[in-house]
Amino acid sequence: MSLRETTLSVDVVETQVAIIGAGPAGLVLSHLLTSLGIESVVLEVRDRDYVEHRVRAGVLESPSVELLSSLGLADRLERDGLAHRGIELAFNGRRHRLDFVDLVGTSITVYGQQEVVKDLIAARLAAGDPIVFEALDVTLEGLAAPNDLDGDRPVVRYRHGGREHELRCQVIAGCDGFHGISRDHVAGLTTATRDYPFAWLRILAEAAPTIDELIYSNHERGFALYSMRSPTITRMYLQVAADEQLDTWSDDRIWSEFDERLPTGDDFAFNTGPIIERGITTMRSVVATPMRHGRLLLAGDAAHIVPPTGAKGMNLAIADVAVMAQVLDAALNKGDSAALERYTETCLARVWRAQHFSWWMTSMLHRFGDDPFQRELQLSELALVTTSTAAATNLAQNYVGLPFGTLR
Ligand code: FAS
Ligand code: PHB
Repeated sequence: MSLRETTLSVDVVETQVAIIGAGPAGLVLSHLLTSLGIESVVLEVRDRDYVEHRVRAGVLESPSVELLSSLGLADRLERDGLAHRGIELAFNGRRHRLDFVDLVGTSITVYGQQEVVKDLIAARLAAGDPIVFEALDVTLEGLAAPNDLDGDRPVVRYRHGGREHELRCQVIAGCDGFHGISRDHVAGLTTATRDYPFAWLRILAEAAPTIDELIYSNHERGFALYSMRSPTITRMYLQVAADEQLDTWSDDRIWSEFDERLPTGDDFAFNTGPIIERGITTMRSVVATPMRHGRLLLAGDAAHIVPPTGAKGMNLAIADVAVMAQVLDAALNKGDSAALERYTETCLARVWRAQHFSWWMTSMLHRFGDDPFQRELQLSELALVTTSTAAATNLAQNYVGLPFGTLR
């Protein structure tokens, strides 16, 4: 990052890639670009403490772990992450285990998204590479025509430390999540969506997990998920109404509902403890297309969101930037700017696969009103997935994560 000039009111800085957002997408991209010798600046609207303590995802696919490890960013992940061989599906009060290692030869890792974010921020700052926290009122300019690859250089403006700043770059990476500003700059954008008639009530509790695998429970009272973050912290989710009010749920009501929905009749008991975080998570599927406008490329939740039932959100963000890094290597290091044109199609293949899997898991495991036909279909699907090796292998393959897209 080289300071070009300072006028009375504006600091002008030059870089190759301006990355908007310090979530998993923006931070993983920043490290991939550094490994390719490409300069970048990360602009994040929130402060460091906020992004490092925002509780979100909990499951890392194996391709995500391999990528972080290949960048030398997985030391704490490999030490503190919980390697899980498989998951359990529960229905009709019984537990059924799917062993991913037996089925597809690899596993998943449970490691909080905020821990991944902490590791990536620490490594970036330790390397002396810039992250501007509290970068306010970010605006994007000079994006030219949608397919203008060689147009003027984009400019990002923002306020920081009471001063105006101008970041001149060759490419902007829109990694600012679903509520960010980048997506609004994509001309001719279309969105394909699916809304679900329910939400998730989520809790984080100081209670030691009693088993070392996740339980996804289909129950006539609604879905429940038993997950964790560490040997002392449990993460759990309950299906609730889409407009559910959190304050109608006392701790006792929460714990007794988990007792109803989780297979406690089948040799499983869970610990309770102080609830340290709670909230309501909306359930939506959204895919915005295209994921590029000239020299602006979108990645992660800025372009698509999935219901968390398939544990795909963070992993898709990492998969997108794995493709974006290939595109930018071709465009900025090898003079092949046409590579930018292949970004959307390369990402979308994996995005729709993950969308389908997340919709399918959600459809199989949640209660959709009082429709006995739907319920019997679900139970038949669950019986198939837990008895047929072919069906179990399909679930396992999608859950552990398909290889990242490669630029053709
Ligand atoms: P993020 O939203 O993480 O990051 C975007 C960043 O951009 C944020 O730091 C934001 O502050 C910043 N930003 C926004 N606007 C800006 C602006 N104008 N200027 C500068 N910066 C700006 N996924 C899973 O894979 N597994 C799970 O178990 C799972 N559980 C989830 C549970 C919950 C409660 C939620 C909400 C999501 C969950 N997800 C899960 C999905 C989640 O992990 C997202 O997919 C993931 O955070 C996406 O990462 P990013 O695309 O980097 O976006
Ligand atoms: C979580 O641990 O937060 C989690 C795990 C699996 C999911 C969703 C969330 O499918």
